[in-house]
Amino acid sequence: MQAEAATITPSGAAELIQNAAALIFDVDGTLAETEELHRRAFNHAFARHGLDWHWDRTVYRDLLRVTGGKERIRAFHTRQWVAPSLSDAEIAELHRIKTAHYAELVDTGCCRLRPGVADLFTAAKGRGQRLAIATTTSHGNIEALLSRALGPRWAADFEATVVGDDVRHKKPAPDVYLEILARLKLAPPDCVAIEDSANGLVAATRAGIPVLITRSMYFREDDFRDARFVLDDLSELAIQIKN
Ligand code: XBP
Ligand code: MG
Repeated sequence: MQAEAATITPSGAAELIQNAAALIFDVDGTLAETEELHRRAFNHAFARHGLDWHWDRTVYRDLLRVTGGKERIRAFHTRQWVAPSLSDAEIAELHRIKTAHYAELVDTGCCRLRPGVADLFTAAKGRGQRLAIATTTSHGNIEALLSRALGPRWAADFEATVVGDDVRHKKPAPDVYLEILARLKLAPPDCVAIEDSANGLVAATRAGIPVLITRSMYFREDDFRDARFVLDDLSELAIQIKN
């Protein structure tokens, strides 16, 4: 049987990562394949609220063009020909229920970090590189995921964390990345953004930050032409930068 072709990571990708003053990580899809848990949590909230909505993977893939859980619910509601009227307060309550259930799902330990992520963190820290997080999700969701994956003191390794509700406009707007640059007091070319979606690529690119894409379950077919490198995952890269 022919051996599987090894996944070759371009050596330039390792160089880009090693030479950066700071690595800025997206969360959902990049650190872990969380969107299936988010999707289950949304469906749980709809059922709890007595709504006969159910987002299957096909519907969710399309809805993921809309960043932000509350905005995603509103976008789906707007598309319904016949739908109960939902106030912003009701959508916020739906999203609260969803977020609570997402944390319960993450707490089962079923959502591990993607290959190479933990090793990349370790290698970066070993080189004195600064780490940051720029995401559309919430502080609570990051805490649930990373305290489980990296332990209760995970935040000590990240100099800055900016989430969707910390800024006026969510990705693909550049706001979260511009806020991270301001907090780190770094110029865009001195950093690298690690992302998984076209929305994330556009957001970081608009902030002037070079982007390395790690393909994820829901965004594999996105247009990544503006990325410096596109990888299937970070495992090979983590090995290369260790050596
Ligand atoms: C992905 C998102 C988030 C999550 C759901 O964020 O767009 O909306 O899908 O989380 P990232 P919330 O920038 O990390 O890829 O329900 O908390 O929005
Ligand atoms: Mg993402």
